[in-house]
Amino acid sequence: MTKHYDHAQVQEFWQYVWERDDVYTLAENAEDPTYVLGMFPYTSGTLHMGHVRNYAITDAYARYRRMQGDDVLHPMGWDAFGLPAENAAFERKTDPRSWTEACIRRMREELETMGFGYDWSREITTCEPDYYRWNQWLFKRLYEAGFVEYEAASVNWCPDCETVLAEAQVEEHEVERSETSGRASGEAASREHQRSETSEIAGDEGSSHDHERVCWRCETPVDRRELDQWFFTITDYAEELHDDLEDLEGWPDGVREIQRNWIGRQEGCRITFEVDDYTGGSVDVFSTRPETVYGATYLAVSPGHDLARELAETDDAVAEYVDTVREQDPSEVGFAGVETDATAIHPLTDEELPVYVAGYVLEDVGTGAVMGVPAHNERDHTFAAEHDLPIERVVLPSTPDKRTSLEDGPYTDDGILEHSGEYDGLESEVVRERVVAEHDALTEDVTYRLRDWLISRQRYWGTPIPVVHCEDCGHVLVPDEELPVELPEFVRTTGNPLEAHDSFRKAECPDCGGPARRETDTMDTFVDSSWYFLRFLSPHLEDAPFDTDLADEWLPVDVYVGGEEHAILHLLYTRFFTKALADLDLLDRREPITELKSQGTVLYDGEKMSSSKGNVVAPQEYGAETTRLFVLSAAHPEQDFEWTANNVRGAYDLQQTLYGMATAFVEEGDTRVERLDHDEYIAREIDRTIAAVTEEYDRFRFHRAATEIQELARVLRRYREYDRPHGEVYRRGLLALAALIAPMAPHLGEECWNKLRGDGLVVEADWPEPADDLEEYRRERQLVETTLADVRDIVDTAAIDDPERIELVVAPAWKYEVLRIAADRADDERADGDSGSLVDQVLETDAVAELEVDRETVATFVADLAGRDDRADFEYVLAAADELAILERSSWLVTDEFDADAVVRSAGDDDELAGRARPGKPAIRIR
Ligand code: ANZ
Ligand code: ZN
Repeated sequence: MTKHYDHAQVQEFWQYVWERDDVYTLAENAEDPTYVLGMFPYTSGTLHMGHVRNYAITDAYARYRRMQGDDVLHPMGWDAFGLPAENAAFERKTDPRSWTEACIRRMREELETMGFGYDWSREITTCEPDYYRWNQWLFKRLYEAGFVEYEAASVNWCPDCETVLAEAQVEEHEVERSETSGRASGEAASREHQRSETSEIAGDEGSSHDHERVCWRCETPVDRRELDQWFFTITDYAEELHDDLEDLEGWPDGVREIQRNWIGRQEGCRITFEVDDYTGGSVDVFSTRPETVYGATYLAVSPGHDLARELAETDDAVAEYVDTVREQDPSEVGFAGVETDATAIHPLTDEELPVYVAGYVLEDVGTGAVMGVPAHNERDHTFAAEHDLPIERVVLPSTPDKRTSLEDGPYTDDGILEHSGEYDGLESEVVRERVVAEHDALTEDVTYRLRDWLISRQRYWGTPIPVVHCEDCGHVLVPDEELPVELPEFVRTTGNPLEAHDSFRKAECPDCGGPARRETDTMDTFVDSSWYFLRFLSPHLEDAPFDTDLADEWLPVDVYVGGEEHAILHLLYTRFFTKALADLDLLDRREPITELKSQGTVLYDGEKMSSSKGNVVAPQEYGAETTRLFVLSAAHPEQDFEWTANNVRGAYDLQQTLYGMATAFVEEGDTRVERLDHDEYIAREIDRTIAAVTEEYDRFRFHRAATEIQELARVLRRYREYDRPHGEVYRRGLLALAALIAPMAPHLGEECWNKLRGDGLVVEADWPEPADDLEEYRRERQLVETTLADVRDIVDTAAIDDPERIELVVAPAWKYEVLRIAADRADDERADGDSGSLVDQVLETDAVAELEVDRETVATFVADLAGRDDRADFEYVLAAADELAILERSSWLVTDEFDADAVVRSAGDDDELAGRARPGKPAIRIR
């Protein structure tokens, strides 16, 4: 029989047993299960190391909680819609459904090979009609509640993917520019704001870089298109999404910060400018710097502003400009603009200001209009320079050295006001508040950078939007009874295959029965993943997307683990959905996730391991167990780590060690019944390890749990080599190892558990409990370690080749008493108690008096104490009897290490060693 652990065979066997015994299915009557969830995978075809790390983390935690006695909900499903399937289908001459189904089969098999413990009875697949019908149903509920808008919008269009993209799906890339410099566009400038806190772009003012906006998926530069689009009005929740971040204490700060920046809350004010001959009467601008209002020299509105539209009707130049901007990519807009015939009235000075339509003013930021303050704002300064507008300084730098000419650029900091009427000579901060309070034309206001969520996609492989367009009735929602609107068969065509399906496109209006056109846009796949965690609660429910009672009981998700790249898209949408569903009375929670863990990246040669870089290690290459154990023991889940064969070896060796120990125990037996001192030491080590590992699992520090386990294995091995081990003590240690490693390496745990005749399956076993109160353990261990170190020191310095007998002598009882008194005094006064009075106090103590120690001895000891700087530790000194017991049970370590007899005893009355021994520091004599 071999002691080698044959992982393939072992894995298969236990996977079979787990399935046979149905160990991962959530109990029928579970009241409030611990919900552990990993972000479900996109069905790309194969499992990569990022997935494995993600799911190894949730699996370990889920298993740990299960052993702790929790009902655990740990489900798995498939994020199965999306463009790549369509592209793959195109390339491989198949259809997205067949392709996706094949991917799912393969990936599920891979997950099973890894031995992850999912409740597969809850598997969900978003491209199945029984899932996506609920997307449609929810779309309708959101629509009815006013959270859906259909409007013409100038949107991001990826020419390669042939679809629109949400704002969050457009990435900004830096491109070198040869001749132009500092030609920042309005859009780039506004995004600069969004990111300024992460300082990706901030600070490269005037460099020869420009920003290109590209598709997040294929990196093709995006265009602008004007299209009728569907939006979820996530901006309705901007304030709540922002404010609630504060309370998400279980979320990483980094993720919260990214969301905060993305939502982009800005405090400022609204300022009203009367505009002559405008049917709207006046234009509101949003400003964060109301104190600069006296420096406003023009008013500018975005090309989409009502005023611009109105002027365009009569003014050809305006009309032409508005049209050009509409077709331009935001990065091309720059600081062009047209002056209009309109005139605005400055609300405080009554001065007449020119009105411009300018592309750098963004339609959906603030009010879509600005007051131009060229002296103190970068963009306004550039615009004014280009259009020869006056630059009026109203803030003077408070220190003269900052005073530069306005030709050189705006002064954007705070300072002292000038040319500002009654506010002259006051500081910016003061005026900022006062001017708003003192003038009706200015009112406090908060705006958010967040935009509505554009959810329509001109692609096939997604949830059809349940709408028909009727010539007479406009857009009409498909009645609930007719859901799902099923995807017709795929046809190979350029553009959207749904457009090519006459039978799909032609519909009857549900309201009037007249001819209608079915909506051919499908939903962004992020809609699918915004609520899938709810579907897992009741995956087969047929009359609702989820069971609201269960949701009330089981939510929020206790622990959610996934990649950090989802900080804004998925994780923000999920929060939005939860809040909207709460307002639809479908949920009683307003946040979906309690603990969020962003897992770090697996690196290979310093680079992210990814198929596009060609540096992948296939998860199965080293066997499930080694891979799982390695990804968990390599680093804290939130840290990146480097994949190296050498480190993988460590994980492999640990398995062999544990397996070898269990096997040898069973096969060789040879244990002892009589219980000795050093068995107590081992028993205590086992308890300590259980306590430590438990704490590490609780804190998600699997790597430290692995180290503790390894350490116990080492001690147990030494114990066994030292002497025949005590049968029960040793077996308890080995069983503990099997149980403690089981969440991370379940096959190995099961195999060892089984060899040791543990009760039932380890996956269903109770988590081991430490037997003792471990409060004092740390002090205890420290005593053992420092004593061993002292012995080593003496052996070394005295160059004792072959010690025969090592004597450890515990200090006399009165010294412990002195320490206790000294500690009390240090506590009471914290003042410099002179040693004389300490001696008196000690001698007056009854306990000491009884011992009949002479005054001089005490005085010497006390004087010695006074010179030490670790007096604060005195109160932690163990009792004399405890110290004796600890040294007795650990003396085998001395014997083992130095191959000498170890003798532990208390100091006798006329013991020459008694003088040297101190509490916590036994005297040592070596012969
Ligand atoms: C007047 C002003 C004076 C402003 C000043 C700034 C400095 P930041 O500053 O980037 O955080 N703004 C408002 N709505 C806008 C829109 N739709 N498109 C483009 N710009 C817009 O953003 C706040 C400032 O952005 C606002 O404060 C406004 O310019 C501009 F010395 O108002 B400010
Ligand atoms: Zn109709």
